[in-house]
Amino acid sequence: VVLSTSVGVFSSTHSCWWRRRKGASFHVSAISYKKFIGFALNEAKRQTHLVPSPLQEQFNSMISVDGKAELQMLSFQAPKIRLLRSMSIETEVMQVLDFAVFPEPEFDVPIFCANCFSTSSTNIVVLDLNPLHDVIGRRDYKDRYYKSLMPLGLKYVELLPWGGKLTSESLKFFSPIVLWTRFSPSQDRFDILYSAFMDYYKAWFELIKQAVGETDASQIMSNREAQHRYLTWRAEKDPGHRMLTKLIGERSSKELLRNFLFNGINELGSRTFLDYFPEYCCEDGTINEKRSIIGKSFENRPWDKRGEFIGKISN
Ligand code: BLA
Repeated sequence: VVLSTSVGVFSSTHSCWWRRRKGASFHVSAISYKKFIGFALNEAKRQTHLVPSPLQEQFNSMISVDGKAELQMLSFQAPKIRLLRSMSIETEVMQVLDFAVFPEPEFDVPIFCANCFSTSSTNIVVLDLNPLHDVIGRRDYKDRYYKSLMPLGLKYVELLPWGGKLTSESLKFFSPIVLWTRFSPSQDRFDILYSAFMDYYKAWFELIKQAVGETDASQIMSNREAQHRYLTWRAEKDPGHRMLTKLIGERSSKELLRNFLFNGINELGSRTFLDYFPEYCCEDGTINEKRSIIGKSFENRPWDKRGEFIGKISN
């Protein structure tokens, strides 16, 4: 029941408005992430048996403090899939999509990650199959999941150029096929992004379909811890925090981050942010509020065409 009512949000009509930029009309409503979500849910239903997550009851829809933004949350689970969830935000001046799929800990399959932030002047995008384990140090893991995906990655790397310097710490959560890009609004780029989203999503489903569940307890533990570390990082340092806090206030934003967007923090492990990332510890024992300790780096894409890491990683 929840599934059908939730999917109903895609058919709701959205107001259109025109915005003038540099003398040209730009149809802002052309940028809506609804069709990304619609595709993703239909594809998931085609691939697996999707059922609503228990989270759906608590996280459904929210209106921002100023009444101008609506946040829509959808969440599901399926065999092999711990959580498939989406958050989209639409206001008159911005559109946001945060879409992720987390495998069950029996699988070391990457995490599907699509984060898009759009205004009338810019689009900021991260689209990736975020590796669960270290792809810079562990060649076996990298080859297993990314070797065959390099051609797909390269196709889009050329169409969606590298977005420039970013929080250095983030890089360890990215794969050799990550699409990190910024572009000013254009229908062409937006179409390419949609096509990349569909291709990466289908590629992810191919990986999970082929994956055989781990039975070794220590391997499962290691997957669980890797996912917990990832969730812990993002719940604390994701670049969307400030905007979320502005929209719905600090308490609701924390709640949304810890219990919905990066759900699993309380279940998959008990280590804290500072256990995983001790370099963020202040003298008084609190977490440094800076997003980055190392600073920003990687002006250019730090992987070559074969997916070899060619950047410098500092610790
Ligand atoms: C910017 N979002 C960014 C940047 C990255 C990401 C790399 C550039 C700034 C930086 O280097 O930190 C995305 N970073 C990621 C992702 C991972 C990561 C996906 O480490 C995964 C491991 N973005 C959102 C949501 C909002 C949002 C939900 O996902 C708003 C509600 C906004 N992202 C947003 C904004 C910026 C941004 C406003 C530009 C501001 C800034 O650079 O801090």
